[in-house]
Formats: sequence, structure tokens, C-alpha cells
Amino acid sequence: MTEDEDSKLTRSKRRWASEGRFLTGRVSRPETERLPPGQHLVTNWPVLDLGQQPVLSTTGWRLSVKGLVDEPLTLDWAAFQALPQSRSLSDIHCVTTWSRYDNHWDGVMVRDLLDLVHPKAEADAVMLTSHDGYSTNLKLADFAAEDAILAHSWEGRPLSAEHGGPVRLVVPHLYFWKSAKWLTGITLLQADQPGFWERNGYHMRGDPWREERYGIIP
Ligand SMILES: Nc1nc2c(c(=O)[nH]1)N[C@H]1C(S)=C(S)[C@@H](COP(=O)(O)O)O[C@H]1N2
Ligand SMILES: [Mo]
Repeated sequence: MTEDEDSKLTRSKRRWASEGRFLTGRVSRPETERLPPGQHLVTNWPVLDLGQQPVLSTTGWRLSVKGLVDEPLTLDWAAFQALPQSRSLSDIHCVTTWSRYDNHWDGVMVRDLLDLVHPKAEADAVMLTSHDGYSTNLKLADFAAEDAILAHSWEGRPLSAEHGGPVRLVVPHLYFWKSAKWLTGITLLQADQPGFWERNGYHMRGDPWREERYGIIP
């Protein structure tokens, strides 16, 4: 990271703050209300996916960011590691009703990645695609949440293959199905399109505090 790039990132963060960009209108909850409605606490970490757990090496790993961006980008492992690295602490809330507190994630903050690609003004949604054929959608404001991270490590150790390694998304303020494992593609779109579970009865947004579990079943 050169001084120059660093100050460019700093400048654009300051600009986002002054524009109030990506504000979701979310309120923080008091400690007494840490568990969303209908959830129960677990201390293990369940594995949930479509039944395929690809084992990917970091050598062949690629992540592309495309669609409505001025600077489309494909990162290999070295390029991803060269981006500013951060730690994010958050709770997991799965739509199947388990929650897990205090997960330490290491990786690249979504905002730092977005700073590099320059989303176009008309970009309002994101489609995430994964190596196992999974997809899920987010509004750009949710994807760009302050604590959203492209995580390569959990509790200081490389993310295991079953939990989405080498890199998964973590968007803590939404149900965990939005947090794509084995992430390979990020496409910025003008309008929100349903991903895999969203086409199969899950809610388009998935806010656990509003119990946005299910959408309208077609
Ligand atoms: N690529 C991919 N990502 C995925 C899934 C999947 O099937 N494939 N399942 C989602 C669901 S429904 C949940 S609850 C979480 C589970 O993550 P975990 O197995 O690490 O607990 O991953 C989400 N991300
Ligand atoms: Mo889930």
C-alpha cells in the first residue's frame, strides 16, 4: 500500500461519510436485545449449504467485481492479500433460528473493495455468485455496511473449506444466507434480482430484527 493509495482510500471514505452514502437507517440495539426474535443461541458453528463443499486452493482462486462499476477488477490471491486488511467482530443469525455471538473475521472490508472499483451512480444492488452455483442478492447499501467483510479467516485461522474458504462474504446485519461462501463473483446491478434462496421463498432483504425470513412464494 503506497501513501498515495492510502490517502485516496481515506479521501473517498471521508466523501462517503459526508454524503451519508450507504446509510441504511439501521439503529444499534442495546445489549439486552442482542438476540433477534425467534432465534436461539448456539456455541458451535453449524455448516449449511447446498450439499457441495468445493475444496479450493488459494493458487487458482479468483474474485471478480463487474457490472455497474467504472473499474472492473479480477483479484488473485496475492492481489487480495495486498488490499488493506481489517478485523470485524460480529454475531451470526441464521434463518434456521441459530445465532452465534462474537465471531472475529479477518479480511477485506467491502467498503475498501468498493473504493477500488468505483460503483456507478446508478448501481443500487449486488448479485453474489459462488463456486458451488449458489447466488444471493443484496441492496448495495446493505453490501456496503460498515461491518461487511470479505473474510479469509475466522478466529485468527484460515476459513475452513466447509465454511466457505478461501473467501466468504460476511454481512452481519442480515440473515446468514446472504453471506455467500466460496465467493467468486460480485456483480453490481441497477435493480435487485432474486438469488437462489430468494427465488425459493426467502425474503429479498432478510433483516433478522424484522424477522424477514420468507418472501412471497410464487
Ligand atoms: N456458496 C454458498 N454460500 C452459502 C450457502 C450455500 O449453500 N452456498 N448457504 C448459505 C446459508 S443458508 C447459510 S445459513 C450460511 C451457512 O454458513 P456456514 O455453513 O459457514 O454456517 O451460508 C450461506 N452461504
Ligand atoms: Mo441459512
